[in-house]
Amino acid sequence: MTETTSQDDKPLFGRPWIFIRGVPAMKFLPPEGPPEIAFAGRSNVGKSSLINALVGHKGLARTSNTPGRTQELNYFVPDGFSGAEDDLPPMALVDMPGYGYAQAPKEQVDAWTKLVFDYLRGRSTLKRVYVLIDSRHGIKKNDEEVFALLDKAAVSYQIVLTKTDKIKDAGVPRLVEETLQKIAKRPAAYPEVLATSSEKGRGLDELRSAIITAITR
Ligand SMILES: Nc1nc2c(ncn2[C@@H]2O[C@H](COP(=O)(O)OP(=O)(O)OP(=O)(O)O)[C@@H](O)[C@H]2O)c(=O)[nH]1
Ligand SMILES: [Mg+2]
Repeated sequence: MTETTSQDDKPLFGRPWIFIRGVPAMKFLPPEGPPEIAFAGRSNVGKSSLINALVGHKGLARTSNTPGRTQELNYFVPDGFSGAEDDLPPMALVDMPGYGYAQAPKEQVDAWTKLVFDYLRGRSTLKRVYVLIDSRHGIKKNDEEVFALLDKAAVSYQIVLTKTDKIKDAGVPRLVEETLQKIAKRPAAYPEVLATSSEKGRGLDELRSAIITAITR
C-alpha cells in the first residue's frame, strides 16, 4: 500500500498492527476492554481488504476471491501500546465473517451468522460498526436485517461503499446519495456514507478519521 495517512491519524494507523485473536464463538471473546470497531458485510464485500488498506499491511487480514474466507471474529490491535504513558487511545479492529454466503454448508452459515448477530447486538465496548456495501450490488435484504438489528440494539453504524474502482466515477456520488436516502429513517445509522476502494486507496483517510472520532467520543 502506498497511500499515506493524514497527519492526525498517523500515530494510530501508521503503526504496525498485529493479529491477536480469532474468536469462533461468543464464549471465546476477550474480556470487554478497549473500544472495538467492527467491519460487517456480505461475504466477499471486501471487509478484510479494507482493514489491510486502512493499516497499510496487505497480508494482515486474510483475503480471498472465494467467499467465506473469514470464519471467526478476528481481532487486530496496534502493536506497542504501552499503557498509561501512551496518549493514543487503545482500540481493536474486528474483522467479521461475511453473511449471505449460500454455498457453505448450512450449519456453518448458521453458526457464522449467529456469531455475527450475537456479537453485534451484545458487545458493550463496540463503538461503531462499519457495514460494507459492494458498490456494484447496493443494499440487499440481509444488509437490511443487519441495519434493523443494529437499530434495535442502538449500536452506531456507518455505511461504507466498497470497490468503487469497479463502477464509473460519475456513478459514485449518485450511489452515495441513493444509499443515504435508504438509511435516512434508520435511527442508529450515521448520516454520512463513505465511498472507498481498497484497491485504489480511495476514501481511506476519511474512514480513518471517522474511526478516530468514533473511539474518542
Ligand atoms: N477491485 C477491487 N477488488 C476488491 C476491493 N476490495 C476487495 N476486493 C476483492 O474482493 C475479494 C474479497 O475481498 P475480501 O477482503 O476477502 O472480502 P471479505 O468481505 O473479507 O470476504 P469474506 O471474509 O469471505 O466475508 C478479493 O478478491 C479482493 O481482492 C476493492 O476495493 N477493489
Ligand atoms: Mg474476510
